[in-house]
Amino acid sequence: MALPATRPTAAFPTGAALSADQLLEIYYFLRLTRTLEERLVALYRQTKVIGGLFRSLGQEGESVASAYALERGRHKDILSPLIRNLGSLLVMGAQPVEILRQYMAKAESPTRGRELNVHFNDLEKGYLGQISHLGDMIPVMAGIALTFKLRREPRVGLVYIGDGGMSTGTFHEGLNLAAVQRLPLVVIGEYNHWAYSTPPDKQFAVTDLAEKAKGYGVQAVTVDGNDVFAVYEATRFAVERARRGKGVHFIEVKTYRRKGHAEHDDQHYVPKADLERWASENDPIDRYTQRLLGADMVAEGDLKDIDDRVRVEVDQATDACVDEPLPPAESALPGVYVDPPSADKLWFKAL
Ligand SMILES: Cc1ncc(C[n+]2csc(CCOP(=O)(O)OP(=O)(O)O)c2C)c(N)n1
Ligand SMILES: [Mg+2]
Repeated sequence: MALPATRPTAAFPTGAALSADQLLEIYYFLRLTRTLEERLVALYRQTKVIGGLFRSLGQEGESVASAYALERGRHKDILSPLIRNLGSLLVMGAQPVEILRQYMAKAESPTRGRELNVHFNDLEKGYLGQISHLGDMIPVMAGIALTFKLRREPRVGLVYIGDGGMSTGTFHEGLNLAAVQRLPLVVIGEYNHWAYSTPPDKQFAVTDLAEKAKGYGVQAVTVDGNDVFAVYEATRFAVERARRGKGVHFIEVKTYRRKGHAEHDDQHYVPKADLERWASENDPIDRYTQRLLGADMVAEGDLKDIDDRVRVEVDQATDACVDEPLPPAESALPGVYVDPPSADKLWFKAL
């Protein structure tokens, strides 16, 4: 995506800057996240997805912008995504075909069909799949950040946690440990207004989730989670600060979960007016696009080209894997038992 160097950059008060190429790359990841999820919905309706399908509709901005503030590549920063952070995985280098294979539990998926959706790792690319138990990735990522600190490596860990997940004991224990040890850890707290069907006033008594982090002596800010620029800038600042040995930083992103917990959930408990308002006035991709075009940072044609490219890439990734087989049943055993029984001794073969 080479562009004339004369195009303006987005400069921030903290000194961070994004070139026109980077602005377009962020747009690419936003579009890729949304388009890939839309493709997954189609596959889900064709019963090709195994297990649940979790959307990040309306939250793509915070996932992409926060991950984009990290250093990416071998032996660089590491993040741990939740089910609604597909965008962050794509930024770190996960391929659409890997995501599709994971959701369809294909034999060729990164976990060979043993795990689903975003539950997979690639530490070379810099991501560690989540443990399903909410809150547990905070101490796990604190451990990773402790490793960086002990080895004196200038690397940072970034971990996402939902407004519901912040009610777990492990969140508090992990954050306290990270604070006391002044670990290079950035925590993104997602205030998306729902945890399954539980709204904020039934979940916590603080106004801002940042208040919880401040209670542990952690630097904490609240930002508009649907403003890509604000999230990028806040994360960039936090990441650089953590890299300089200044300790943990918590960033609360205010956003909205515009779909149900998963695709099966009809959201009957969500006020329709709220959904409409967040969609029409506060869509992160629309806002980002308007800002880019309004400030003449990119040309409309460049965005259109990216839209086309994303469609082609998602089509090609789907074609590449949709008819692939599921793993053979025997393949579930190696890697689980030290001495797996031979195929002819398996109980289901004897039935
Ligand atoms: C310790 C624990 N309790 C309950 C669950 C079941 N569970 C999975 S997702 C979820 C809701 C999570 O809400 P939130 O943390 O706000 O994240 P969001 O879904 O809004 O992204 C629950 C209760 C779990 N995985 N782990
Ligand atoms: Mg939530």
